Amino acid sequence: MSVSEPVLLSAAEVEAALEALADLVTDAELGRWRTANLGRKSRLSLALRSLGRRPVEERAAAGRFLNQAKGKLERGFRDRRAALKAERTRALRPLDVSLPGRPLPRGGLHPITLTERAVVAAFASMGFHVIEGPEVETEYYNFEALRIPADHPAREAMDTFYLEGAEETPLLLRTHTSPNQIRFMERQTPPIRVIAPGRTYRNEATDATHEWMITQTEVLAVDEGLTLAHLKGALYEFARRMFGEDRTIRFRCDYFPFVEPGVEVAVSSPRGWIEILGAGMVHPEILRNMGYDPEIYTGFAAGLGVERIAMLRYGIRDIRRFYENDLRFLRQF
Ligand code: YSA
Repeated sequence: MSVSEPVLLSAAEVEAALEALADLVTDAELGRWRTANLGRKSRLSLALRSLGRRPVEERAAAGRFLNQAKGKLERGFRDRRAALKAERTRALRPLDVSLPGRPLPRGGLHPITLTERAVVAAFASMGFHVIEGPEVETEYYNFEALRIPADHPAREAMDTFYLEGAEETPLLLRTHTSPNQIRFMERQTPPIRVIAPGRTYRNEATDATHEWMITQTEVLAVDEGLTLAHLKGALYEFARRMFGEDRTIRFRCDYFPFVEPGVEVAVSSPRGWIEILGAGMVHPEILRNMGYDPEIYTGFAAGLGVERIAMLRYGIRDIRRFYENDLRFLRQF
C-alpha cells in the first residue's frame, strides 16, 4: 500500500481565504466558505490530519502554523457573520425621522470659570478691558520688577515650581497675576484700565482655604489723579456686584512690596472672614521704572483670588472640592 504525500497549506492560501470573506453576503455563501475552509475535507483539516506523515523535525512548526491558521479562519468567519447580521438588523429598522428627539447630555461650565466670568463682567462694566500674560515667567517679571529681590521674605510666601533646564535665566510658574502689570506698563502709556485673569501656582500645603493652583484676576488702573479712594470705590462696587448688598466687607492695611500703601479685603462668611484680595496704590518707584512720572500719574492695583470668591458665592466650605473632579459636586453649578 502506497503512503500518500502529506497535504500542505501555505500562508498565502490562508490570506486568500480570509480576503474572500469580505465578498460573502448570503448565509449560503457563508456556509460554502465554511465547508471549503474549515470543513472535514478542507485543505486545513487534511493538512492537520496528515501532520504525522511529515518529517519529524517539521512537525512542531507545521502544527503551530496550522493551529494559528485555524484560529484566524474561525475568527474571520465569526466576525463576517456578525457584521452581516448587524447590517441586516439595521436594514430592518430604518431611521425613523418621525421619532421625537431625545435630549442629549449637556456639559456645563466649571464653577471657577463661571466665577471668573462674573469677575471679568463686573470690572468690564466699570470700563476695564481684559489682557493676558504667560503662566511661565522669569524671576524678573514675577519678583524683581515688583520690588521683590532674591532675599526678600515675600519670596518665601510665594515659593513656586521652577522649570528644569533653564538654569541661566530661571523660568518658573507665576505665583500671582501681578507680572501682567509690568508687562502691560512696559508697552503702554496711561490712561490704563485693565484686568488680567489667569492661573497662578504656589508650592504650598493645601487646606480648606489654600490650593497650590489658584485663579487670580489682576486689576490695574493708572491715570492722573487716582487715589486710594478710587481703589476703595472700585473694590466696594465690585464686592457689591459679586456678593450683593448685605455681605460685610473688611478693608484693612496689608503689605506688598509693589504698592504704597497696601490693603487687603476680606468678606464675611459663616466661618469668619475670608480674604479675597490684596491691593494698593502702585509704588512710585515702579511707575518711574516704567517711564511714567509719578508726580503726574498714580495708579491702583489689586490681585483677586477667584476660588475664594467662588467659595463665598456658592457657600463652599473647602477649596479643594473645586479640583477633585467629582462630578456629583460639579453637576450642581
Ligand atoms: C497686591 C497688590 C497689588 O497692587 C496687586 C496685587 C496684589 C496681590 C498679590 N499679587 C498677591 O498675590 N497677594 S496674595 O498672595 O495675598 O494673593 C491674593 C489673593 O489670592 C488672596 O487674597 C487670596 O484670595 C488668593 N490666594 C492667594 N494664595 C492662595 C489664594 N487662594 C487660595 N489658595 C492660595 N494658596
